[in-house]
Amino acid sequence: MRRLAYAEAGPSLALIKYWGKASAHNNTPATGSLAVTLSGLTSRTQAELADADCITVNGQVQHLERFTPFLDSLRTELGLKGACFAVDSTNNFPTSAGLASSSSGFAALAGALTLLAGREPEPRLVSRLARLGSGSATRPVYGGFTVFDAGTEEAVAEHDENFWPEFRVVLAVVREGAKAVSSRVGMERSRLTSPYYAPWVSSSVAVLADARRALAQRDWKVLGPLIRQSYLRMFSTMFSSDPPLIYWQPESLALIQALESLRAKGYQAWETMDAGPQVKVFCPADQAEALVTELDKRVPGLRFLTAAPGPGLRTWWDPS
Ligand code: 2P0
Repeated sequence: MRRLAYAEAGPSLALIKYWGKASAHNNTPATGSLAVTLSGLTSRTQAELADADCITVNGQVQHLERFTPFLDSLRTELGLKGACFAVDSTNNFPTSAGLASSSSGFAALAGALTLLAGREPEPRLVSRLARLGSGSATRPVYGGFTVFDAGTEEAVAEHDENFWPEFRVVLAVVREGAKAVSSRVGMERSRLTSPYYAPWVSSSVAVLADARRALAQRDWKVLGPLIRQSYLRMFSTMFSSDPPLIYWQPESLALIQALESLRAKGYQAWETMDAGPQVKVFCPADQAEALVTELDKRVPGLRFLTAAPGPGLRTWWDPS
């Protein structure tokens, strides 16, 4: 009988950033991150046993190099030596474009394969397994706000998705389509070549600790500047890598400058960026709609999505 295991996860967007590895072999981070799992955006993955590995994402068959080391690790960890998997994953948002699709994708894949192996997909196990695919995938196993600390092997839940009901993220999609340099390659380049990498790593400890405290107080005035500090320091290691990593587009900078002027008018709207041109803005729910109107006026022609803190990983068997 055909047995299909399903898993669904939302992307994990970091307020405080992971960029660089403590151990490339073990995929542990050099910098601790604080992130929110988003509602509404999802990676849904189905997996079944098969004669050979085959992975499709959004209907497109994938090259297996990116996945085979991960699948091999899971075969070992889950006691499935010799098994192969047919995996089909669908994202309802742009893939590999700096909207954290690898976080939700690998979290969902680790969840589906854990279920397929007949194991209880309990969050600590799935978070550890998801790390072997992508560091950021440790986080959306949990809903709400999560921390993946430096040098650790799994994320922890910080506050669930109901902790801050007025918290929103406005995502400005500057460019659709995959990025030129993957995060994995980019962060290793920064580690090896940026003179600012070591201070980035050492200074991130205090930024993370301060941000956790500010989040616990739901204090925009303290949290906002820390969010900004984290992504701009991360980007200084990217810009100063050799060759440089320039993920920004003109609209990215236009949005950053628009937000600076909107904050001067009273908006609590604090942007972040990842390894791509998209700009993501954290703000209170009652400012989100007006913020989109203002940003659209200043930087026209972009697609905006709005999300709230969402649930962690869900897994289930095909009901048929
Ligand atoms: C983050 N990013 O904290 C940071 C900010 C991008 C910029 O985690 O090598 O796909 O697979 O562990 O998790 C993206 O990197 O990298 C990421 P790997 P990952 O969200």
